[in-house]
Amino acid sequence: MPNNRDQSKKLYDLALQYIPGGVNSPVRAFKGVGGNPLFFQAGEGAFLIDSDGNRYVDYVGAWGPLILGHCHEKVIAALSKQLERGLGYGASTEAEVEIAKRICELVPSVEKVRLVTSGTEATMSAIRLARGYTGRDLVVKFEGCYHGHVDGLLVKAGSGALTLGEPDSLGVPKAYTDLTHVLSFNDSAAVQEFFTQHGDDVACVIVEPIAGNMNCVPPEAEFLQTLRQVCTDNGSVLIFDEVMTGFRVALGGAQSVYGVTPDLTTLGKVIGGGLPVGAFGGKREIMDCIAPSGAVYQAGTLSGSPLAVAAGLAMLEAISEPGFYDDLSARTTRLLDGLNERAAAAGVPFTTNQVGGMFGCFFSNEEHISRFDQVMQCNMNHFQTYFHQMLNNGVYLAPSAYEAGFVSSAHGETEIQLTLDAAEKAFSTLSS
Ligand code: HOZ
Repeated sequence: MPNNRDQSKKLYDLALQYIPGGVNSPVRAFKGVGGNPLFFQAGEGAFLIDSDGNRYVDYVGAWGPLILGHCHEKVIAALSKQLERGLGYGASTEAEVEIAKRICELVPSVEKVRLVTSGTEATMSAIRLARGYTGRDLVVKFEGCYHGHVDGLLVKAGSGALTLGEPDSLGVPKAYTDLTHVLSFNDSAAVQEFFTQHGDDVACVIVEPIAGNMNCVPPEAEFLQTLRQVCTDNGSVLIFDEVMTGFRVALGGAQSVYGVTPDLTTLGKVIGGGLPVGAFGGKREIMDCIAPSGAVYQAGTLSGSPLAVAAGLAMLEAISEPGFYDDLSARTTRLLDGLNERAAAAGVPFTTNQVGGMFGCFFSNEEHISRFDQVMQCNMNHFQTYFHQMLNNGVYLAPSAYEAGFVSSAHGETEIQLTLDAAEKAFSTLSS
């Protein structure tokens, strides 16, 4: 049972002296749950091990990429092989062509793809491309969706921005955010109304097809189809931000689950096997506007990093095994069924969302959560208590009520049972 966290505390105190807020990304700071952040020294399958040696079943999975768990043997072997050949060349490689081809085969809407180094870079570049292609400036996004820390997209953003209560950021010129129009996720009528008035000005609509930065909120029937229709009718580019959902909810991403084809897709996380990577791709006609074939400039010293590509290729091979996603989905369902049963038994208002190996837990009386305002009405005190109870009983959840959870293929029966036992204790605290 984890209890001694002295080393994490010491490291946090030291980090506060040298790193702003003591962390290299805000959501890690435990501001949404209180207390001090944990510092980790290792990952092993479904487990994370903190600097004091405590073990936790990990449902963060490095915020999504670790779909095979920590240190999967195939990923480690591919990395070891590449380490002997060099860390980076700043030039083209055979492996980057191989991964580009594989991505295009697995996600048919992607006819050409460019590799970058982070999800933020992918969305930033996709927006620039959409503007260059259409010759228009206006971008439509959705409240609670987060597309990295791109200036013009830090408007009513989710993830760490929402956790800190700062969904808009200082330092972003008003001239940028004036070009971003925010609508409500899952509100098809508002989308249609906006396009009736301003459709001719819209360069692109960018959306997380399954919102994963305001907890986990799947699209309602027709929402994504509506986005597709208005973009087609108005000559706007539809961008699916699948940095989180790509290769996570299905081999073909959320677009294959819902049968809606975007013009551009942004990717990241899983395609780098846990190393820094991002990608954006889509229709050949649009992608050919990127330099050097076109006049929309985009570049990167580390783009197509041989290490990230090696890890990504190994990952894509492992997750392409027949039955991989059915199995992952079944494990996730088993976890959520168990959580729902235990919450109900303890009389705690609680509900869950799931798409494949991605899930959300909500302390709410509502049966189904599909809107941002419902997420915001959830019982935050319950979440905070639950988070710390789970931590004390060996389960590491995202330290924010606005993040999705992730199950990996390393989460077996033992890990799920350990989680359910911890949850039973946590729910009993909430009901007393
Ligand atoms: N929701 C974020 C990833 N999409 C969490 C990671 C971070 O901001 O550090």
